[in-house]
Amino acid sequence: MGYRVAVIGATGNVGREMLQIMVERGFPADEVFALASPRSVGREVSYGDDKILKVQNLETFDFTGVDIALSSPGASVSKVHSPRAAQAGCVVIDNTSHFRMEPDVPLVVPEVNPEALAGYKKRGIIANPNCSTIQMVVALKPLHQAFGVRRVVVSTYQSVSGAGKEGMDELFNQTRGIYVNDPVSATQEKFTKQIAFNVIPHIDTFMDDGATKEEWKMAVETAKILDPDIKVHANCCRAPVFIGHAEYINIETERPIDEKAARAALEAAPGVVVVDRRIDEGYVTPAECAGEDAVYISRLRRDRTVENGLSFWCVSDNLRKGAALNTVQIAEALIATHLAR
Ligand code: 11C
Repeated sequence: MGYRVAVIGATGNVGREMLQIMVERGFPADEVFALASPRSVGREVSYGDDKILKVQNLETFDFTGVDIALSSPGASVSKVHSPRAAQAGCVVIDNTSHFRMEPDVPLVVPEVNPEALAGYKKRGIIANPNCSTIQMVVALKPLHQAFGVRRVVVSTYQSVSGAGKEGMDELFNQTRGIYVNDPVSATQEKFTKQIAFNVIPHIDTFMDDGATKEEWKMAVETAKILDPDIKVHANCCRAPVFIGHAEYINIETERPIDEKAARAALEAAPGVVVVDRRIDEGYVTPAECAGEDAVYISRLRRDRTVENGLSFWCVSDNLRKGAALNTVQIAEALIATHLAR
């Protein structure tokens, strides 16, 4: 017997990817409910090539008898409806920022800290990390095991799909508007500055110490998932790319590190693909990782400005491994370890 699964936020960028990935991976669902806000009720979303799901109202949906919810609405919606679903006995895998740092909610990347899954019993909620954190910790885990990562400096180049469909529309419309000299379609609403032909060093709100919340998330989430002793300094930028976050990651380790040993550790790690040749096409860019599942590592280099240092380039599809795929993988791991039938 399969599982009854609800997808919350089913009409959004991530919700649609969740449905697609469930089909691709043969997720053991007997019944799938597509849920969204009242304004989307009645819309239709595809589930595989031959199934259409009618969107139901999240606000009035009764979660009794639903086994698992994959949830990606806004954080304020999750705050209300994830505990409501959990109280009805449904395990919620929540892709918003709302529950991530709560001590009794596990924050999980299956390749990195699967042991944390067991903590779902406390609240019935498992949090999915921020997209820019997920791809980084997948890459850091094998390096931490082999060399002991002490400090990380990361600079991100994050795609507009991280800001939802409106972010993608704004990049498209601005690019077109600037090309055809149409100031109306070139308007700027979602981002704080023009995103077409530009780079914006500002994602999410500013905090008291001058970091943005996105930068803070990368630091505190890495500590929670991987090791509280790892210090992370993040610089997050929005780039005019539709899908795929890129990160230049610089690490300092306790033990001596070199490119060869780092490459071997990364090549053996689950979820990682190393493409690193010093030729024109010997690295992966965001445009090439869109639609793919792996975290791609390129440009491995010793950083000789410190005793034990390494830098590398890391790209991944932020809607897949950074969001929907990781959520589905959590559900698969949960079924295998705790909800098997
Ligand atoms: C971005 N990383 O690229 C953000 C999107 O905490 O789940 C994900 C926000 C979050 O804008």
